[in-house]
Amino acid sequence: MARTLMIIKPDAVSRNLIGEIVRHVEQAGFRVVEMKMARLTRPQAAEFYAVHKERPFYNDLLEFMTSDRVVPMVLERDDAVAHLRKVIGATDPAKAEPGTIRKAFATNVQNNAVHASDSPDNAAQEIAFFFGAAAAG
Ligand code: 3AN
Repeated sequence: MARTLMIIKPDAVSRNLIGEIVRHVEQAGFRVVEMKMARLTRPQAAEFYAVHKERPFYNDLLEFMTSDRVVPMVLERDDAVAHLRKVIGATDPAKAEPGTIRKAFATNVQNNAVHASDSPDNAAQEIAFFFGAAAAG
């Protein structure tokens, strides 16, 4: 069993899609082992997305991620990180495969409904960010 972090982003929270998205990951074989609602402060969002700080979209991304509440959760299954990346689909929903969360629920490349960790090391770091190091399993 492995763990990864998913965040339901402000666009999906504000459109009442929390339940649909949780159902989608549960049906994909994930168990929700931690979940909460959070409102990110700007410094928290900046820390979480520090890897993108030189990118042209960074400021807009921080505005977006602090615009409403988010729902971070720890998801567990075998090969969790790679599997969840497949289940969410490409960053740009126009390029996402049919049946993926982003194809179904994302609006555009920024307002793309969910975040998912992109490597086991980042998953451990991101889980610790929201739920403490012990939750990384
Ligand atoms: P992913 O979320 O698929 O791992 P990243 O890590 O490249 O994608 O980007 C992090 C977040 O930054 C995305 N989820 C999206 O909200 C935003 N983002 C990425 N690329 C762009 C872009 N070209 N324009 C605007 N926002 C972007």
